[in-house]
Amino acid sequence: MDPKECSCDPAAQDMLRRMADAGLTTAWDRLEAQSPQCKFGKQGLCCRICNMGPCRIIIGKPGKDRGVCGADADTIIARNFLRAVAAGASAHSDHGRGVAHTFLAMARGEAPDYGIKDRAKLLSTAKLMGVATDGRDDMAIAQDLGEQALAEFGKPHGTQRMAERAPGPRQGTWKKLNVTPRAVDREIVEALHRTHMGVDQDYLSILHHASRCALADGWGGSMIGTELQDIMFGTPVPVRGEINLGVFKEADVNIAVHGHEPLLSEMVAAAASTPELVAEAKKAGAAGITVAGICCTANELLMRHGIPVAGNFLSQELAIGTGAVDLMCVDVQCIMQSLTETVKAFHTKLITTSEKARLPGVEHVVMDEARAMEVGRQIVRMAIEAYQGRKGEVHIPKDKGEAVVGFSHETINYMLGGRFRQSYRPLNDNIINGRIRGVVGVVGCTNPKIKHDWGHTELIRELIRRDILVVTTGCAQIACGKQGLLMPEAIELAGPGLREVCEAVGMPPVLALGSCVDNSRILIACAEMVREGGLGDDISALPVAGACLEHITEKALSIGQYFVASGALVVFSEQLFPVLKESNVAKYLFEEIENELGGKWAVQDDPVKAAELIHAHIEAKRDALGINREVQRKLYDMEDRRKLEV
Ligand code: BF8
Ligand code: SF4
Repeated sequence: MDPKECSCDPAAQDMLRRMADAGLTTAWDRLEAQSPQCKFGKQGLCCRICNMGPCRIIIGKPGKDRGVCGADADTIIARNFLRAVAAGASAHSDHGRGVAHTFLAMARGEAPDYGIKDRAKLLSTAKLMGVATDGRDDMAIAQDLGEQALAEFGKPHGTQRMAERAPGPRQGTWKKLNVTPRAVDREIVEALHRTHMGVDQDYLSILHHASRCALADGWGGSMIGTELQDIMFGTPVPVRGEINLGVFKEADVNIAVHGHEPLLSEMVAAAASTPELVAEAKKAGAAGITVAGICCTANELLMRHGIPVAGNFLSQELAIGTGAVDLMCVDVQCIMQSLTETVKAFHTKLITTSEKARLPGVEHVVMDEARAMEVGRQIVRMAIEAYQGRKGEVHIPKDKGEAVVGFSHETINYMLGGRFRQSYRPLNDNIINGRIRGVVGVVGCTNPKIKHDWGHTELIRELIRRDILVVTTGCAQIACGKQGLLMPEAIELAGPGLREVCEAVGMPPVLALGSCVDNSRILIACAEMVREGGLGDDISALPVAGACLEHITEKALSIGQYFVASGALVVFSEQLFPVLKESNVAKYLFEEIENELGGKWAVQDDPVKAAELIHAHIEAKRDALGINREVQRKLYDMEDRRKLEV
């Protein structure tokens, strides 16, 4: 295993070498040990939903082409796909529900360490959710909003309120196909019911529910989570930060916060900066306290406070390997169980904090919203204690990238339009005049099957070179940060049109929007672009796309499906997409779904080819909008256009 083949991040390469020398294994080693992996599973052709199975389907082989119950390949692939979308939607939405619970407790005065940081957003979100605001006290509004938000998860009637933010024609398309998302819980429960043995066995019907369920995530659970977090913790505005393992400091007490929910990490970060605890750390012999994030909780903290990011998903074991992490606290999602083994070789204290996510043999410190700051302080003190037991060599790679992050939908509005005329007009105008060809969301995970960070960053380089503005979230955002792509200086890599716009506005060509639940910000940005005018009347008319070439989680599939169902092209890696290419399910997801919902999936392993494919799609949308006429003559000759026809 050559570290250079595993990752394009020099810090990760360095740590992989050191960990191998120390006899410590990582996800890359375990992938090798698991190889070759089951082809049936990779293509969605394995069913173990009932106890007559597991059944594995071989298409075209009589007798082997159906499961014991008679289910065919399309039913099984579609069921697996829907189950994955439902699990992904449940993860984002349960996060959103947790935020809503704390929000309501805050409004009732039962969570005194939380408050309202963005009053304007409280009022605008209340309005959206049908909560009266005139002449009312903030906390009274917040109570009603909290109740209303919680109701969105389980209400017996009606559809998601947030989905009403989509353009009118989009809502009409959903209504016509009967996929407008109802209560979040209902869509997820129904997904499990439909895919139980012997229920929904029409792949199209199953896939329609995949759209409904994913939309309940994007325009429901995730969006509620993002909006309420912004109200409580502040809507992100551009802030500078540092990203990669080099953010740890040998002389400091180092705390890694890993997972997804800012409810706890906000408190740990706040506690770590109190003079009282800094003094305790100094008394223990440290120079200070460093808090650094891993995975999406990192994005949340970086976006709101400039707190450094240690790495993305594949960096979690490597962070422990530095020997510099005194305490790692984890909450939910994307946490490797192997951490419990890795910490054994170091002094690192590992703790779990969510009732929903324990690790065997790991101390659990319960996150209680009623005394959140106290829990935060307790965790920092545990880190100081662990620091005193530090043993062995500390090796912190020097590498770290600088980044400017925090481009919420509101910030983009403000940056582009200015203080007195906040609007998307300049973005739309620059798309119409062709300086910016379109906008692409590059999002999602890092998977050891793909060279770490490479899929995202190669794709992004190729897109900005083609004058396509990129917005990013999740582990892809962290990958960009390590390589300097989130800095204004990255305009050097952009095409002339995009560079001109970025220079004028003072923004990087790759805008960091936050964590994976914050993909809902991209939906809002798309809706705003439509509302601003000149680019058609629906998201499906926009020259936009989404991409994730390193996906691992079910959450990523839910995100992909809600972008497709919202009208966008979404490109994933071919080798990672769990659908047999020769199936009717693939034909629907890659082609036919476009006739129903205006978006579609595509697969491509090669980042440059993926960029070509996306660019061709964007130019086709521009042609359809009639905004390509003059610019074609200026920027594209026939040779260029032929190359784009993929
Ligand atoms: O929610 S990008 S590996 S960390 S799933 Fe996980 Fe994927 Fe990273 Fe954040 Ni999102
Ligand atoms: Fe096999 Fe059908 Fe049971 Fe799936 S549901 S395991 S295909 S018998």
